[in-house]
Amino acid sequence: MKRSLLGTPIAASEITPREIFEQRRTLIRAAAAGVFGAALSPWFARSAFAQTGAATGLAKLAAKANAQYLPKDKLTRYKDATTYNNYYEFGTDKADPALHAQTLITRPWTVAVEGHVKNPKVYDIDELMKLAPLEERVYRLRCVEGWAMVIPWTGVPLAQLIRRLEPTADAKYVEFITLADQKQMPGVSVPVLAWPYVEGLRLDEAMNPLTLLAFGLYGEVLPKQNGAPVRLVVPWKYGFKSAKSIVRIRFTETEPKTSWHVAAPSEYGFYANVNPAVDHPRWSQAKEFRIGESGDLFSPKVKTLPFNGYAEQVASLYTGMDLKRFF
Ligand SMILES: Nc1nc2c(c(=O)[nH]1)N[C@H]1C(S)=C(S)[C@@H](COP(=O)(O)O)O[C@H]1N2
Ligand SMILES: [Mo]
Repeated sequence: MKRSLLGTPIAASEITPREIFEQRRTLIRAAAAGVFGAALSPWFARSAFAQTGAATGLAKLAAKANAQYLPKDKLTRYKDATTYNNYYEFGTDKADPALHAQTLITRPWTVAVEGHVKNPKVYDIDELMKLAPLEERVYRLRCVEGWAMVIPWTGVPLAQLIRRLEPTADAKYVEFITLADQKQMPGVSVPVLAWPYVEGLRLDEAMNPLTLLAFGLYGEVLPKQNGAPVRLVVPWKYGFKSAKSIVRIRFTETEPKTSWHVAAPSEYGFYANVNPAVDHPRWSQAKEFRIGESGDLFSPKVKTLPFNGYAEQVASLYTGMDLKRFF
């Protein structure tokens, strides 16, 4: 049970976007009256607290909002973004990750950087988080299944990290390997995918300013079901490219063998760029539904845009490529 700002308990199911809007207004008024002692930053207005009116118990992760990536669409409710998830290491049902991921141990946590790179190193997560200033960016992310969400992420552009690591001339791709620990992750005993979950990007895709290494959402550290303590967010590609709970980043010469491509090569390509013109073999990709909003997978309401709406920033990465072939 959640509590409204005035302390009256309200059921989560009763919270409507309108109430959240009004809750936010109340918070803004409270701030204007000096209740919080300082003016509200845009970051505060988008925080988990502003969304739920209650503490989540997760650590705050303050960051400067990047003005280039402010919200253009209505934000997905925190509650929806953290209870409707894909994280197969914790089960294949959308509700499974929130229910079962709480056993994930996120400290201590290391990320090994290896392969064709001048400065290979095993980073402690807290060290990795300090390599570049954290920013908040609102991104749309669309799952290949047809649902999408709009989230304020906190992270660092992956390019800033890669520049420090200095990949060598042989590095053409970046492979992301995520945790696969049977003791903590019940889904790893189920052979739905070849574990560990592996994803990859071409080096120039990884270096594109949009590619984010995320440590948080809604102003707090990532909830475990969303890929704590560190995940990728690649907003112009289908959600499965955005690997959760990364433990190794490897620079390679050849295209990484990514989990979904290995599992079903005719359905999931290496590129996985959001493309309404190329259907999945079993369903259309023309439209999407935003989770928590009216409609559902069978009556999607929103038109899907090429590159998920980020064509201006990324289309040039694919000049001359047949995107029906390289799907
Ligand atoms: N390790 C890992 N990362 C993963 C997945 C997964 O099953 N395991 N699922 C992917 C898919 S299919 C999607 S759509 C997004 C979902 O992210 P979200 O639950 O935070 O919305 O995570 C991606 N990253
Ligand atoms: Mo997905």
